[in-house]
Amino acid sequence: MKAVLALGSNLGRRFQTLQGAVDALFDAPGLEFVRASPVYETDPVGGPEGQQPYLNAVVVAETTLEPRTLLERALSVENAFGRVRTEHWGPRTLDVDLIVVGETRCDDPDLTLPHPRAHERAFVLVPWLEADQDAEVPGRGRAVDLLAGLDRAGVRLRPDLTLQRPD
Ligand code: PH2
Ligand code: MG
Ligand code: MG
Repeated sequence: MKAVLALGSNLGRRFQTLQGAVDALFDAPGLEFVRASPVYETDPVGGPEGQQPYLNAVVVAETTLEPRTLLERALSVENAFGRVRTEHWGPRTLDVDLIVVGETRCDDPDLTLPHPRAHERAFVLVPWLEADQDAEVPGRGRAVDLLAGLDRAGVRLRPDLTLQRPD
């Protein structure tokens, strides 16, 4: 199955954290790296005032794992990079969100697939579209169409930062 993961960081060494997360996510069987998007600097959406901007990127992968197993891996990588959960939507060293996992539809409290807000977030759709021009949120539509209705002013390419394939 295809799996799409969104990465975000707005605390600490943001780019090093994103690259470290890519390396860690693919450091175990069942998840194969396909492509990473460019890196974008993005204005924080929601959460407390005065937060630092985020770096966001999207990774496209192939997986044989159950969505829940993938979620556990994502959470353990967040924890490995010092994620502390205090404030809802507060600043974080690392956020790893599952956007889509194949055709999986899931509405559990801790796992919603497709991601319940991906279709309205330019900081997810812009990088995803760069990584996959056919990107589509099942049930919502094509990323290119979804983006047409969104303000993407807060999403700026960082041409100086490029994620490498996992080592
Ligand atoms: N993640 C959030 C809330 N707001 N804003 C930006 N720009 N980028 C994010 O990754 C982000 C956010 C919750 O996960
Ligand atoms: Mg998130
Ligand atoms: Mg998250």
